[in-house]
Amino acid sequence: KVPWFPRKIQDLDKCHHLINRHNPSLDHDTYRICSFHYRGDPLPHIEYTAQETATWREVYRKLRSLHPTHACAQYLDNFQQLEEHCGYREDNIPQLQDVSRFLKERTGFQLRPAAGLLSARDFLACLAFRVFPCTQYMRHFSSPMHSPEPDCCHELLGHVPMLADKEFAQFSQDIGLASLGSSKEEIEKLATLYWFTVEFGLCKQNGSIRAYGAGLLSSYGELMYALSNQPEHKPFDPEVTAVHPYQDQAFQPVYFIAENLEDAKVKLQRYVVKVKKPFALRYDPFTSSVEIL
Ligand code: H2B
Ligand code: FE
Repeated sequence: KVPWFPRKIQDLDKCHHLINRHNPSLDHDTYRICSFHYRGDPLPHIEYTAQETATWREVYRKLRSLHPTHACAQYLDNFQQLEEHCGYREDNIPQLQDVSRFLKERTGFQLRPAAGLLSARDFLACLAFRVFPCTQYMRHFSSPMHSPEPDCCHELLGHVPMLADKEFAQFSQDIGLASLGSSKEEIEKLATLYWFTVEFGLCKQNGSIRAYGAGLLSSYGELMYALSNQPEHKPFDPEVTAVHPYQDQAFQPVYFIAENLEDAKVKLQRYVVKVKKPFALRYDPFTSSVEIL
């Protein structure tokens, strides 16, 4: 039996299941922000407090000092655009409305607010429609350089600049499309691929290695570590990467290096056509829906 999956972008209103890892550091007022959002609702404008903005400033400064030497070129270029067009500054937390409008123009991606960590199936289903679920709350001020769950620093400083890149956007959507109607086992593999690429991926660039994964680009400590000679580096190969054990409580013991983003996209496409499903799918960008073939 094929698990239910969204056929059109409106169906994503049903893809909001949260993983409730009990998280004491988020027991303060962060959940004042939007727990439920329907497509078509405007993205909520958030008035961040002075304390939240101070946390943002600290994270922003620290990460920006490392990006020029550690982030891939696509990230750096897009970040500059975000500074010009979307209010990316150390004294301002950008609003999702502005960022979503920008992404829509670049790659067709749009943001939708999420109240926390979504289930892998629901999260990946959103990517199939070029929708990126995004938290809007700020991590606790007591540990500015760490957040146990995604927060707006992770989304805005990690994910958003890469979502403005065409190859990366296609790569993300392809993982999403492969997930629709897939078995639990297959979802687990796709989530692992997502983990080692979109979150913790490295790529080659002009003879050196740079980060394109959001978990790295939004973490000062792990970004330094990932590009040092301490962890193991392996070439990105979807067959190997999809079944590699991963860590969500500590730094990764291994990172996978793509030749470049286009090569990662092509390799992933070759992998996903082999994912066994009793039907074939085609995404129709005119109606934002999937056709069953
Ligand atoms: N939910 C949210 N809100 N943000 C994420 O980055 C995220 C998620 N990542 N759910 C997913 C899980 C990822 O770790 C994979 C697909 O399981
Ligand atoms: Fe993330």
